[in-house]
Amino acid sequence: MEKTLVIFKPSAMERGCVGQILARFQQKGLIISGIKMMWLDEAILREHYSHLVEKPFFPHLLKAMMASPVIVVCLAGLDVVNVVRMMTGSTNGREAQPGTIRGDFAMSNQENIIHASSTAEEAVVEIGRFFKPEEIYEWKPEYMDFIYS
Ligand code: YYY
Repeated sequence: MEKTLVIFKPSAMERGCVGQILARFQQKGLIISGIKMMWLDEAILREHYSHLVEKPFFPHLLKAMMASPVIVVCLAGLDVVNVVRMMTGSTNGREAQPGTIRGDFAMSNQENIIHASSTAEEAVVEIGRFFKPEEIYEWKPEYMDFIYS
C-alpha cells in the first residue's frame, strides 16, 4: 500500500493540536505505519527543503522548524499521498479551504501545522530521510475491508 510522510511542525506541537489532527487521519481510514518524535537539525532541513534554500524566507523557515521537537508520521493507504495533501490544504493557511487541516488550524504561510509529501516519489525519499527501515511497520488492521471494499 502507498505511504506518505507527515511532519507535525512546531506550530502543531506548541498549539497542542497533534492529537486532533492525527485523529482526522485515523478517522479517514489511514494506517499509522511509523511514528516518532525528533528534534530536526539544519542538515536534515536543508535536505528536506532543498527546493527552498535560496528563498529569502529560508532562514525563518529553518528557525521555525527547529523551534521545538516535531512528530514524524508515516501513513499508509490507497492513494494516501494525494488524500493527505487534499486533507492538508494550500500552503498559506489564509488561503486553505475550510475543512482542510491548514484551513481549520492555520492563519500563516509558514506556521502551517503540518508537512505532507507532494508526490509518491517524494514520499519514498522523505520516509527514508526520517525513518530507519525497521521503524516502518507493514501491517493492516482487520477493519480494512470495511474501508476500501
Ligand atoms: O508543500 P508545502 O508545505 O505546502 O509548500 P512548499 O512550497 O514546499 O513550502 C514548504 C514550507 O516552506 C511551507 O510549508 C512553509 C514554508 N514557506 C514559507 O515560510 N514562506 C513561503 N512564502 C512559502 C513557504
